[in-house]
Amino acid sequence: MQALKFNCFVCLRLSSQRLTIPILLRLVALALVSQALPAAAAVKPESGFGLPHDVSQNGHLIDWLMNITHVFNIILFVIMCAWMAIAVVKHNRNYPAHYDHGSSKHSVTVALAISAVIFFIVDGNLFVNAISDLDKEFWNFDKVAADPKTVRLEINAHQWAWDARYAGPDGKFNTEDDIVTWNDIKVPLGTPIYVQLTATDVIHSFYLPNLRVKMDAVPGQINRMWFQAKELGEYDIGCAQHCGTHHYKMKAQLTVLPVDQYNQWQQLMSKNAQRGYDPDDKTAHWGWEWKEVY
Ligand SMILES: [Cu+2]
Repeated sequence: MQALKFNCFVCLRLSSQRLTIPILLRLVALALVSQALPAAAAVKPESGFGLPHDVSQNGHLIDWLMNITHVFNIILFVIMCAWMAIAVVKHNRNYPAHYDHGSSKHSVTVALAISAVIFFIVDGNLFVNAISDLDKEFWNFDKVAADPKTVRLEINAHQWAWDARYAGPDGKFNTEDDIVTWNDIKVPLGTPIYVQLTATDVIHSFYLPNLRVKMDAVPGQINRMWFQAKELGEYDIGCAQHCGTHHYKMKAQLTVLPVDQYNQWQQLMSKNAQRGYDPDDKTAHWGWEWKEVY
């Protein structure tokens, strides 16, 4: 019988005995490249490999889920490679072919059992832990709202910048002591920051890679998110939703300040805001009454 020959896009030639090891090597290389490409497209970390430096109180929860998923992927990849290697070595040209439709009761049972084990262990772990993290932390807005230290922030996304509004000393939005900044958000260290956000034109997405949070800013809708920084410094704010020609310009800065410095900055900015307040400038009053109920 003639050897089976098959040419694919990487010019692999699958003949019965030759090139079995190169095929495995190419599969390994392909897997490594497929892992490396998304990493290259991600926000550039400050140094070394991996995700951007985590400065969030809850960032480790996200990182753990991503890391454990990689571990599962690697384990499954190694099992598949070993399985293929055994098949390639064992089923050489001296091995008579046995044709099997795979529809026997035994085959179906084995396939279903393996699929179920992978599904419940890998996806089940992700599902249970993700729901738990969302419930206890990321979507636990009651805890954040009840904390007297919480800083509330309104964000208005538009092509192509981020406007941020702080309530000022009176604690109310859209009043004359509001602090309004442009592409520059300052927050105090170790303090929950409760964000409500919207957009005036198209859908944007407020993304803080170092804080491991991201939320869509949607016209006609007020979404919310919260985060808490555990390290001082300056960090990127990006738009994670392609929003038009100058989407790439929606890069802003988050500065985490010591609490006393933040308070000083807030007092100064609020005084300046009151000096420059113009009740007739309607475009400047884009804030909304803080949404308490969702
Ligand atoms: Cu955008």
